[in-house]
Amino acid sequence: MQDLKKGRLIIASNRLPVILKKSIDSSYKLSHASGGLVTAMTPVLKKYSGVWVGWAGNYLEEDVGVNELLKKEEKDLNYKYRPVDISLNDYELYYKGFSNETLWPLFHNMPGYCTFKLNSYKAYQKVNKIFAITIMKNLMADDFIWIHDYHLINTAIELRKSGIKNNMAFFLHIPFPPLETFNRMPWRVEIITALLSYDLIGFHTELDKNNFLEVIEALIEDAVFYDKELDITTVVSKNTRHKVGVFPISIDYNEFSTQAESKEVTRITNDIKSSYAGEKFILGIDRLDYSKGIPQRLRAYRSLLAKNPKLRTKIKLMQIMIPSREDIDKYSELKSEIEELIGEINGKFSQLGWIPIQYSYDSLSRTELLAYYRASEIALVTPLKDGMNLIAKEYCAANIDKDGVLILSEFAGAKCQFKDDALIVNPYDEESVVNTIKKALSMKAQEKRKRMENMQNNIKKFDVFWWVDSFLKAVKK
Ligand code: GDG
Repeated sequence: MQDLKKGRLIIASNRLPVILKKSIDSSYKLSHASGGLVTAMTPVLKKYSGVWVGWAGNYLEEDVGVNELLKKEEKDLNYKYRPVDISLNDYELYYKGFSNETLWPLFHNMPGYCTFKLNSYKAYQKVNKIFAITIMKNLMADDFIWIHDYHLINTAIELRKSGIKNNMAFFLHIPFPPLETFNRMPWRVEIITALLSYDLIGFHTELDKNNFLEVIEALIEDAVFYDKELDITTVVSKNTRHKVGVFPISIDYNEFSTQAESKEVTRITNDIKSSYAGEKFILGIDRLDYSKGIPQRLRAYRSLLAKNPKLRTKIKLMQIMIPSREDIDKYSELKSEIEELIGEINGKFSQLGWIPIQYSYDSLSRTELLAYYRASEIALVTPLKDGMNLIAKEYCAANIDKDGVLILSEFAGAKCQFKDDALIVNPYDEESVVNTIKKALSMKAQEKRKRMENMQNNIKKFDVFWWVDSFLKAVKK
């Protein structure tokens, strides 16, 4: 792995990987957060010493001894957790409001879901300033600051305003939208200017990077571009230089594949397989989110069963949904829509001893997650838009028997790496999803093996450590 030479790694993300939660007895306990960013960054910080700055949960109104709890958690780690102090009201407006009702849908090119509220934007600026202050309190001269994701775009501009000269980079975990979509945001110039406070700005795909460059060209008058067609482009504006690059995020392949082979995972995999003996098992795992295309997937599955009566009793869709952002109206409405659809499909097609969809709405342990990956013959990863999608990569890494088929949306960043070996679908095209599931169901073992091996080799080579290395190499260039 690349060295940082001098200095430490300072990471900031909206949440810390550990969050304080109130238990039934009213005491606070730390629980481990899940999600794409945490999955990717945890192995990285294990290798470097440094500080992780982020929100640690809603405890501010009470004295819960957060620092002591975090210190205990840090004991065996070579990095420290530093929580930000944000009032609940500000957090709601910044997180629920501007981050998730403005930036998330806008950047996923779903402007119909966006709200544009000035008070949310102001809270976003305020909270980003609090992040900047917390970073400054923990900063040393040679530290490298790496800010993550759409919640914290404005953190660097706040640091720069305070005279901080350290090297700063930003990685966007979600897509970057086309100009026409970005332009709808009233604060488009402020946000793009804030992004140009970083020395390096990283995206998952070429498309995201090109969208970003197009927005700069349209909104920043004096911007000049060098090496526009290369992986790393330089943008010069107001006498400052910024590198812009493509860095497709990944997973710790070895960890996932080794854990997938463990006795415990093998036992649960066999339990799942024997309880569905005779049925081909199709898996959908997603956070509850409208970008993940869950209703569209369910409608395609409904159509598959309607048009192919012989498949009934022979297949099962296991739809696992991980709770997320339920206090935002669009998410609770989506949950109801999904559960109604599942109810309708199960009501219509169930037979004695068989239901078409098994559904769960809960978080899983890593062991259970791996067992579901291993037990399923097909993974349906069909987001309407996704920065990368780590579920697709984890599914392949866990498929040690090499007998699974990945059906992947053409709108997931992961498509760039898997376009030849996954079965690529347009999730809006119901007919094509139906035909692709049929193709996957009848695929020969040899072809499955070949495709899966190719994808596994790709993830093995371009794993999360490769991702960090290529990012840090670009920082030094
Ligand atoms: C964002 C971007 C991009 C989820 N629930 C559980 C659990 N997880 C883990 C999965 C996987 C991760 O969360 C989900 O990652 P995704 O990439 O699929 O999606 P987002 O959370 O939307 O992540 C995305 C990512 O950032 C990284 O840049 O790929 O495009 O939207 O790692 O395993 N893990 C366990 N239990 C759960 O209940 N153990």
